[in-house]
Amino acid sequence: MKNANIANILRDIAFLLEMEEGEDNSNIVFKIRSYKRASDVIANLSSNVEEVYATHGLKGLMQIPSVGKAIALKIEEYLTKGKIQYLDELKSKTDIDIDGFYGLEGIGPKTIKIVYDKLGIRDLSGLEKAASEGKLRSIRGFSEKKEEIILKKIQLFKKGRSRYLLGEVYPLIKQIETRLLKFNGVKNAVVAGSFRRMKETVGDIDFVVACNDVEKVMDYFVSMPEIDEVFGKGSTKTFVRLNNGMDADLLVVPEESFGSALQYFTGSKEHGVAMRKIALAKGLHLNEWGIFDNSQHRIAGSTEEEVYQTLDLEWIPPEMREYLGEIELAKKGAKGLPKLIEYNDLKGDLQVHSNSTDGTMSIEEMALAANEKFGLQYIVITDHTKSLKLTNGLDEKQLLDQANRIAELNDRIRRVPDKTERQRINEVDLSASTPRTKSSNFRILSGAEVNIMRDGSLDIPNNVLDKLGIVGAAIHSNFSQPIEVQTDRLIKAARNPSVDIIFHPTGRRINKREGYPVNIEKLVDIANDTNTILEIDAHYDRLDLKDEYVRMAIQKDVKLVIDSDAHHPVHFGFLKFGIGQARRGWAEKSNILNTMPADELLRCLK
Ligand code: DGT
Ligand code: CA
Ligand code: CA
Ligand code: ZN
Repeated sequence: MKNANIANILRDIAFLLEMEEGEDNSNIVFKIRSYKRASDVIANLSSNVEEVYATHGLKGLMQIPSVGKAIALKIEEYLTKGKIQYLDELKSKTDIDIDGFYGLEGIGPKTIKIVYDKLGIRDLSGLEKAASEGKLRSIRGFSEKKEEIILKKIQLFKKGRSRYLLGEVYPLIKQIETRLLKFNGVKNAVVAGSFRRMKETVGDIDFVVACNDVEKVMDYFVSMPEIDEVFGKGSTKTFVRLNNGMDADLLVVPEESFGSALQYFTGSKEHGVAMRKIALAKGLHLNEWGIFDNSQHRIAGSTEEEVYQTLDLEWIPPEMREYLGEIELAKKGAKGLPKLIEYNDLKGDLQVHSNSTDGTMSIEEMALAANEKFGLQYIVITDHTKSLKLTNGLDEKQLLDQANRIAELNDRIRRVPDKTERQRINEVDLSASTPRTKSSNFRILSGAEVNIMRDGSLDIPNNVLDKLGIVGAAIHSNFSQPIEVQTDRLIKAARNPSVDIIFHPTGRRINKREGYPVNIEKLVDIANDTNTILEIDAHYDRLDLKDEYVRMAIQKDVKLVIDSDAHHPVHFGFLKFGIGQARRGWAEKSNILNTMPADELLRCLK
């Protein structure tokens, strides 16, 4: 699967263009944006770009959303020649180690260019050194404060770099899993470890495969194009480094051990240790090969269900296996496990952006994809509001105009989409892993992601907000105030009768920034008192609320929703990460309001 490579190449081009062409030339700005968008789409695409090209050629590439002719030609060049001349030319103009800077939030190509021009800094460690030695402040536009921020960002970035965001690696890893599953002689193949537990970040990848011809699978595995380096190859395990920098383990076991091997390598370690103690107390022995009695007879191991059952436990969903009380609940005669929300339970998405602000597609296109590709029944368009100038936030009049347009669209949406609209979302499979039937009476609801100001007030008055379908409020600025101040801002928003939902309540961006400090217990209590919904933002770098806060909210009976925060149709695919996070927080279907049809949901609002 070359998608990740292609996405990186397009991202490289955007980065280099932005660095080289510092001018505010709108032509270049447009071009940079197109490359960024195409890179984002391809990174999150579930279909294989290489296959699209093999079957449909250049035309096929141009059907990929946000890929126009110029970019399609670059992709073709890469697929046929293994490199892109344009990129090589851009790269030859600089000797900055751009790879080392990727993912460093808030320090963009322009800053990197400036510190290179002024101080000759070429890589991340050079930047860190200069910042810690106080050398950046001599550059015009830099200050001691800015230097401090840069240093903090580098440190957070370095800390996070050894772990990957789940959503960042998900498409590639799923692709490898499917490939293993299809390989001749393979009876079963599952990605175990933290990936299967849907942890927000993953250290390494653990593939567990059932096959009787161990050697054959291992040879196949190490021959995959994504494998950069083979560290070791034993009789049952292979250790490799993937070309995205991640390490992966492959364990191959006979069919009768698949369940116990999967159970072992899914972890968590603490959960596994507790399981083995239970086995010992029953006079049994549990390891990756099975459950054995005193005379070394295997009495279970082919399925996980069998393993749990033999220990008198209910089967425990992987997302719950963190040794946080799940084993007690799963014991025979105990209360039983919660019945977690399922991956196909969502009916709508309450945070969706359009190209009226910083989204990249029209309301119609977002709706069409949500309906036809992701099987949703409704979406709420929640564009940013006026005080967020960077996103071209909407003012009162624009919000109301948009709401009127949405009302008209709902009448029109039952018509057949026109040819261009259809082309842009068709051909390429954008679907979530479970294909679902589309809804015949899809609805778009009007809304807003209204900005919470420094003092907790909103930038749009209530009489306007009340004309919208659903209103979410969120903090986007003034992060560095003390916890009491931040909590009060959120509480004031929650007390506002026009605010239905608090979006991404803690503002974190995993591995990028910590978010603002919030007294989450207090927020949960106020949400409960005021019938305000808290959001689980499913974007894989937010996952906000996170698992432990989800659990806290549920214990207090606060209602939650899971939203994609989509700025492009492919982003609806992020919903699964939000559901994973909700399951890690032990959420049931009834805890998540957007598992309900739109009418019912609207009746639950304050
Ligand atoms: P990661 O890779 O850091 O995101 O986290 P995991 O949970 O995937 O951990 P990893 O890859 O080190 O090991 C995969 C699973 O294998 C782990 O969740 C449980 C099991 N495991 C690994 N080492 C041990 C161990 O020393 N004892 C026990 N009981 N299980 C282990
Ligand atoms: Ca792992
Ligand atoms: Ca591992
Ligand atoms: Zn936002």
